[in-house]
Amino acid sequence: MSDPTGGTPAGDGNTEYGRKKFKRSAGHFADRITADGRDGWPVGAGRYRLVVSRACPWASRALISRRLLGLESALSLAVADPIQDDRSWRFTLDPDGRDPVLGIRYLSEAYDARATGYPGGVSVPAVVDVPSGRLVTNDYQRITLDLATEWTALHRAGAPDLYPEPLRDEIDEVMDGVFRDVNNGVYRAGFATDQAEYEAAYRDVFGRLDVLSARLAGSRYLVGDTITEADIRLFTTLVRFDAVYHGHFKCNRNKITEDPVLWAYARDLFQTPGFGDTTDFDHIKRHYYCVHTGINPTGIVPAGPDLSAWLTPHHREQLGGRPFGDGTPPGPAPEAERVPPPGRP
Ligand SMILES: N[C@@H](CCC(=O)N[C@@H](CS)C(=O)NCC(=O)O)C(=O)O
Repeated sequence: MSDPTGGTPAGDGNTEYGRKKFKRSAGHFADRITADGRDGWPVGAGRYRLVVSRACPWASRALISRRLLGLESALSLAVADPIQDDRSWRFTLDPDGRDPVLGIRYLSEAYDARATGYPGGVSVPAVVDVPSGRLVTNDYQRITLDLATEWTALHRAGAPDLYPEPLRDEIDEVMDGVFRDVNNGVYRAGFATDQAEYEAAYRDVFGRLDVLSARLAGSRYLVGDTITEADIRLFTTLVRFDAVYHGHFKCNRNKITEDPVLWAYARDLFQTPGFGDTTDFDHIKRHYYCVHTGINPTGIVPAGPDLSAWLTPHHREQLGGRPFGDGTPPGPAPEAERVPPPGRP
C-alpha cells in the first residue's frame, strides 16, 4: 500500500511507517473548483464526484460540509472500501467493484488520468471531474473551504455560513492549533518511531484538548455562536478518539467520554444532522485496525467501545448558540447514503 499511514513519511528510504518523523505530505493536486472557474474548474451541478472513505477524518470533513450545505445532489458521492489493497482506495463496495459513475475500480485511475508518473500517494478526499474522469483536487485543507465559499450558488436554501468572513482570522487561528496538535497530533503519536517523538505528540494532543475543553466550557461552538468549519475539523478527530486513537494510536491519558465538556460538545455535534449521520464507526474501526499492520499486526478489530452513548442527551442547548445561524438544519441524508446508527458491541 502506498501510504498506509494516512500521510507520507518524511524523506526517502523509510520503512513501512518511516524511521524519520511522521510528516504529512502537501496536497499535490491543488486546483480549485471556483465560482469563476479561474483554475479551469467552474462550479457546476453534477459535474464533479467527491470520492471519500468514511474512515478518513480528512474526507469526513467534506462529507459533513456537503450535507450541511445541501450539496448532495450537486456533488455526487463515491464511497471507497475502508480497506485499501496494494493499489490503494478501491470501489469494492459497488456492484462489480466499479464506481457506477466514474466506471473505475481504483481511485488511482482518476489520478493516472490526471497525471502520468505521479509520485505522490493516492489519497482521499478527492474530487474528480466526471466528464473527463480526471482528478481535480486532493487538497483536503482547501476542499471544504471552497464548498463553503465558492459553491454558494448551489447551496440549499437555509444553508449555514460555515466560514463567515468577519470570523475568518479567529477560525483560522483555532483551526491551526486543532490541525497541528489534534487532527495531525494523533497521527504523530500513532506513527512515532521513537519514545521521545511519541511523548511529544501525546503532550501536544492532550495539551490542546485541555485548551479546547476550557474554551468550550462556556461556549457551545468554537468560534462565534454557530457551527463553523472549525467545529467540523475538531469533530472528525473527537468522534474517532475513543474507538481508535485512544488505543491504536496510544493517545490514552483519557478518553473523550472522560472529559465532560468535550464529550457533551462531541455528542451535541454528533446529534446535529450532517455529523452523526455521516459517521460510520464500522468503516472507521476496520480501516485503522486492519490497514495499519505495522502497529496492529493481528488485524483484530476491537469489539468496543459501547457507542450507544453517542445518542444520549448532551444539554449543550443551555449554553445558547444558534447551530445554523440564520439558516436551518439539513433534511435527512439521501436513502442511498444512510449509515448504521452507533450501537453496543
Ligand atoms: N492527502 C493528504 C491527507 C489526506 C489523507 O491522508 N488521507 C488518507 C486517508 S485518512 C489517505 O488517503 N491515505 C492514503 C492511503 O491510505 O492509501 C496528505 O497527503 O497528507
